[in-house]
Amino acid sequence: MVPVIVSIDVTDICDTAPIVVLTSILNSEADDSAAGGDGSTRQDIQEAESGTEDTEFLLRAERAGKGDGRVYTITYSAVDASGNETQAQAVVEVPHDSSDHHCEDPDCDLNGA
Ligand SMILES: [Ca+2]
Ligand SMILES: [Ca+2]
Repeated sequence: MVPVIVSIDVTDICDTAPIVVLTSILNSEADDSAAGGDGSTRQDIQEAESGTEDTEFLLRAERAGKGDGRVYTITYSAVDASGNETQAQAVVEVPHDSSDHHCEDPDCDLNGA
C-alpha cells in the first residue's frame, strides 16, 4: 500500500475556514478483478474516512494486467458558512507499464505509483 497525503488549499471571500470533507475515492478497476493480473487482493483503498476531513490514506499500487492502467479519483467537497459548496478532485495513477510512470497533469503532485 502506498501512503497518500493530500494537500488542500481552500479559500473563501467571507468564510475564513470553510468545511472540507473527503467525498469519495473511486477506483477505475475492480477491487479484485476476476480476470486476474492484479494480485487477487481486496481493500485496495484503506484508512479513508468519507465525510471527514481525511487527507491521509493508503492506495494499493496495482492494476489489472490486461487493463491500460488504474486511476484512483479522489473527491473533496468544501462548504462555506453560507452553504455554498464546491468540489475538487485529484487523481492517482497506477500506469500499466511501470517503466513509464509519470503524471499527465503538470499541477498534479499525487502519483502513488
Ligand atoms: Ca486488488
Ligand atoms: Ca485517513
